[in-house]
Amino acid sequence: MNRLWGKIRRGLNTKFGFFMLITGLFWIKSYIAYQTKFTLGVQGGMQELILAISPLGFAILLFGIGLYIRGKWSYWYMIIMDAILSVWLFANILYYREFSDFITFNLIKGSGAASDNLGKSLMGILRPTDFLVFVDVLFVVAILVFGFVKIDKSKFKLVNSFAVTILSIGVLAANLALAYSNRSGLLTRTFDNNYIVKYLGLQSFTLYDGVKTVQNSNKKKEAKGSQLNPIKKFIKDNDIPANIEYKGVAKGKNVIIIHLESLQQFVINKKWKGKEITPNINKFYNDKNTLAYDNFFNQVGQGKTADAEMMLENSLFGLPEGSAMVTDGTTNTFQAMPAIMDQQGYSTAAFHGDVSSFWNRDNAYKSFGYQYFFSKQYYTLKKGYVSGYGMKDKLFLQQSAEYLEQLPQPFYAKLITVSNHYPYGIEKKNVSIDPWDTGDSTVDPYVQTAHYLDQSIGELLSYLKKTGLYDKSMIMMYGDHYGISNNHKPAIAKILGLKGVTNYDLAMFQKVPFMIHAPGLKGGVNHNYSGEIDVMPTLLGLLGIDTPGAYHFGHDINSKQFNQIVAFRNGDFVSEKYTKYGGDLYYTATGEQITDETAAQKAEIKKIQTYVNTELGYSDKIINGDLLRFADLDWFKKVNKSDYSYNKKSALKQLEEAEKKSKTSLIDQNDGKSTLDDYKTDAPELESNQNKSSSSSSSSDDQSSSDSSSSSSASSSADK
Ligand code: GP9
Ligand code: MN
Repeated sequence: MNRLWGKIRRGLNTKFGFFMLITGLFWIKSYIAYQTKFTLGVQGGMQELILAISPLGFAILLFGIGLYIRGKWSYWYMIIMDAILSVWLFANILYYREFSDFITFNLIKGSGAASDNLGKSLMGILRPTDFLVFVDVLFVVAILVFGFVKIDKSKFKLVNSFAVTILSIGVLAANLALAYSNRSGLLTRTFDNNYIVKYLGLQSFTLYDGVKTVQNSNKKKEAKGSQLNPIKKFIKDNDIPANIEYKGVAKGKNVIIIHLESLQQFVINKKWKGKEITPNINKFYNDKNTLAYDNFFNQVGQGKTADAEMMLENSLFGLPEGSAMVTDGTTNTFQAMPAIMDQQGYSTAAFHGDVSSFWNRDNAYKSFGYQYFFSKQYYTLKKGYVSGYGMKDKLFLQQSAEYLEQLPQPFYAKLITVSNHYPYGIEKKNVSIDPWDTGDSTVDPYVQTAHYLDQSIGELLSYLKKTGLYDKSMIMMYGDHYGISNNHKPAIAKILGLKGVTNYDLAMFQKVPFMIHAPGLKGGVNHNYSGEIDVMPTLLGLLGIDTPGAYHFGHDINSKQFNQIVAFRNGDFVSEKYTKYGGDLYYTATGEQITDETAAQKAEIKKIQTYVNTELGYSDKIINGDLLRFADLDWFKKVNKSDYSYNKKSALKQLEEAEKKSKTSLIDQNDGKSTLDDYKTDAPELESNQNKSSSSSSSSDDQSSSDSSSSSSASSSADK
């Protein structure tokens, strides 16, 4: 025993030994902090392994630099590095506790989004155990100061230092490879900062964030206001008049947006084994006061939901890579729908049963001007309430009513569902329709989660009717993007009853539902070829809100002169006459392929392509260059991000005050009584959980920020 102890001490008296000690302690400490101070949503053995490895690469790299340094300076360097990394970890722990997110350079630069009085509330959120992150630093200082370990002044061979550096790069590369095998597109698709920390550790995240921030701010530095001129001209040249039949028919009404996760148009009015897949949505779709669009396409890129939101709230496209809400949502200036509605006297709120950091909503929504963002931490979570990316729809919508009834009217409210999300996991107790029988296990349960989503919408609509909100609101529903990706052609063919699937079929498979209901609205089905970029101008038309000079790339679909050109994010398109998809050309009406274009066709197609490329390119210019900061519109007041706080306590207080002041909430109209009893749900979780109560945000067992690929093979990650 004594001999072993002696050996260890002798080892620690060498520079390499000290390096091993400081690296090892930092590694262990970081791992413990990841496990106990953050809710990263680690699932399964592989993710556990990756998390365990993640602090190591950078620790070896950064402390290993000390081995190149001579004498006592080497020790100084390692200790200072340890202290810096620990302070950074400490700061992130505190920030995370308040915001469930990590510190980014954009926040440090003072974009305002971080100014939720963190400084003032710091004392309130500190926990004694937070200081444990400094224990190892104090320990290594102490053993040096008290002479337990002697400083080794001998030179450490350069080749050995180099070997350590190479080792660190090897560990980092292995970490990255493992991360990518479990979650493809980790760094390009930019889902959630939590993901990057979970897979690559805090240091890698900071480095990644730093590189992105520099790249991004360089692009913005070069941008000039004059770049808006050609864009202004393009938008003006393509401007179309509103349809007076529809203009302003929903003026002053509440706006309720229901985001139907991954719902595709082809399930509408369709049966499976004699049962309607979406009976409630069908009823809404076929209502005489519902205006539906059956040639409406999703236009998202990698940012999926986030791209859909970007288009809907801004009439700007997502970026060709990643999610614009993540890369630019914190810092850019927007003239978004919530801010416009706010300036029209509306209250504005987004509701989502996932963690607020996903797709950077916690920051982007402030830039869009949302007064409230009711995310997962606002909801009561009990065991079994969460599945996949957030709360199960029935429970989410039911609990959302609690906030909806408090909002001063008129309000603009967006409810984002999530249960119908890849990989379409649903427990038996929530299933009430058979799975499809294509034999593709990814595709088959889709019909079941879609059916569940529909039931949850049915429950919400009943509540809205019962409380009278239905008649005071313009209710819009839309599917954000495909649920069944193009990787499942045989299954798609079987579901659609086709022999095989062409690129034309795949293009048409990108249709998603879009429908608007308002009392007095002349219903029917509009067949215009249109897409998500057109939603905002269409809604503004119905609300009778003019936005002259606004930088919108979409158009009011109800206009008689609507241009019917739908751009996909990769430059493919659907137009009234031609469809281009995956490099093939078709007649849109018939699906017949065009192989030999005539000169006249070539010219027509070129014109459409030029339009598509121009709108995508200009939209990217606006986002990449943050050009809207130069756009002064006399009817729009710039959003001040620091006006908003999504801190639960302060937001609820603010809501209470707003309600008191306006006296227009549903509760007020119900003589001060809550309407929650009017909300009926058959969610089975409510019965089985009645006695087992726990509270909301801190429940880590239900961490929804989990990624789907963890429960499926890596090859299917393209679905996500
Ligand atoms: C996550 C949810 C899913 O919060 O909106 O996003 P998606 O994977 O569909 O882009
Ligand atoms: Mn989605």
